[in-house]
Amino acid sequence: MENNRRDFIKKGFGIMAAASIPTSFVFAEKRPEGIKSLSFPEDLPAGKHKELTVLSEKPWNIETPVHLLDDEVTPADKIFIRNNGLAPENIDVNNWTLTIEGESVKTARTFSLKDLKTKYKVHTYQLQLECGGNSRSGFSPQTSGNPWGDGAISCAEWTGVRLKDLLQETGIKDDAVYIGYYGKDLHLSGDPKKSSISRGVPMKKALEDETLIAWAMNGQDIPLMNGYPLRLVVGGWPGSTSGKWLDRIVVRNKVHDGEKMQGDDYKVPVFPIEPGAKVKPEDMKIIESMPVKSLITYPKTGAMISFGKKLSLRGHAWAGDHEVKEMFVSIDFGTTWQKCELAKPKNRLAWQHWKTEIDFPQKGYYEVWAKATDDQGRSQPMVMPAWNPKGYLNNSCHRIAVKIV
Ligand SMILES: Nc1nc2c(c(=O)[nH]1)N[C@H]1C(S)=C(S)[C@@H](COP(=O)(O)O)O[C@H]1N2
Ligand SMILES: [Mo]
Repeated sequence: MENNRRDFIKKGFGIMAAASIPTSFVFAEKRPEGIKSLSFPEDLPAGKHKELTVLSEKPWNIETPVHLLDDEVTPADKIFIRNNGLAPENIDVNNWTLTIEGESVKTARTFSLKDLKTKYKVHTYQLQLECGGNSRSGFSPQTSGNPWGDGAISCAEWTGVRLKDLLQETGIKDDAVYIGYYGKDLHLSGDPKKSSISRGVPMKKALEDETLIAWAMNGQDIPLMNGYPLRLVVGGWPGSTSGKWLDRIVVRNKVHDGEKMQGDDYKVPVFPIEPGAKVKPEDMKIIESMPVKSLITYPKTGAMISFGKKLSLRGHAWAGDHEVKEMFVSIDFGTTWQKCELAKPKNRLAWQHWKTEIDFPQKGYYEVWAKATDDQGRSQPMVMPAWNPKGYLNNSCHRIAVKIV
């Protein structure tokens, strides 16, 4: 049976969405070529909500349907998973350490997890973490990479120490420009010397108050697939900068050159290009802050409302390093926009909650579109934003279908 399963994983897994394969797949051999398995709830990683959408299982790439992102603080079971490799096994949390090294530290230093928890000032922040490729499936032409819908975003409450406190304790040379992380996940090839991802951020972002080395999420241990027992959390920047299963931070005298810092990974063209065009490497820049974006988390798309009743809508909005200033909804494809109530963020880099009520002029089918504007006056595009070769930063408006009956 195991053989069948492996066989099917090989054959059945297209480059696009791959559903979860049950472990004992009776009649697996009878499944027609090219037919994907349906996802079976108990196959999700431990503790994850059964209605999350599996894009791939090796590595796990799992997104959250938008209506399940309705909580103000995303609960552990609803946080998306974006793995480039395989989560470490047999984690020895009592001997877990974090080393800070690299050419721009004065002397390398290793901290035990216990020391981190007890010897430094502990901070808690709500931080939004969005995959750089969230909403990639909305680009046309399609690009390579996981075809995320809109659910590779979370805003949980992270607890840990400030990276800046640890860097200060270690001692940083004047020539430091960047930090990079290394995690203990395994490369898909199984080669222990290879890392599946090792990204970083400039010193300025690394030294922000909210950049945390975190061991707790929502007051509990971090879920295994989200980086247990220790991770970097860099709110507002591509999720890929928030290293999971954190083992080492390197302080660099140049832009970090780890895995996925090169080529066109996590980069966008410096000037607009026509969709599908090729871009020279020197015309690409590393993504920093994520753009303004919002979601309608209630109601779920497909809601049926009786005519004459107001519809209550709510959701969240965020804008990378910036604050969201205004939030609007439209039921007439942007001809008119209605302003929503928008709350302040709990802290810098937390998403903001919005709500409103709308009336519908008559029975029928509607689409409700949501649009946020940041404190720089930038809004979400209704259609696709600037196309880029890897399909990053799609912040076009989220919309839901509603029937008034
Ligand atoms: N060690 C390690 N850290 C990692 C990754 C990874 O594969 N390995 N994936 C990154 C990417 S691309 C994203 S979007 C976020 C996702 O965090 P989450 O899985 O906790 O939602 O983790 C980042 N940190
Ligand atoms: Mo990501």
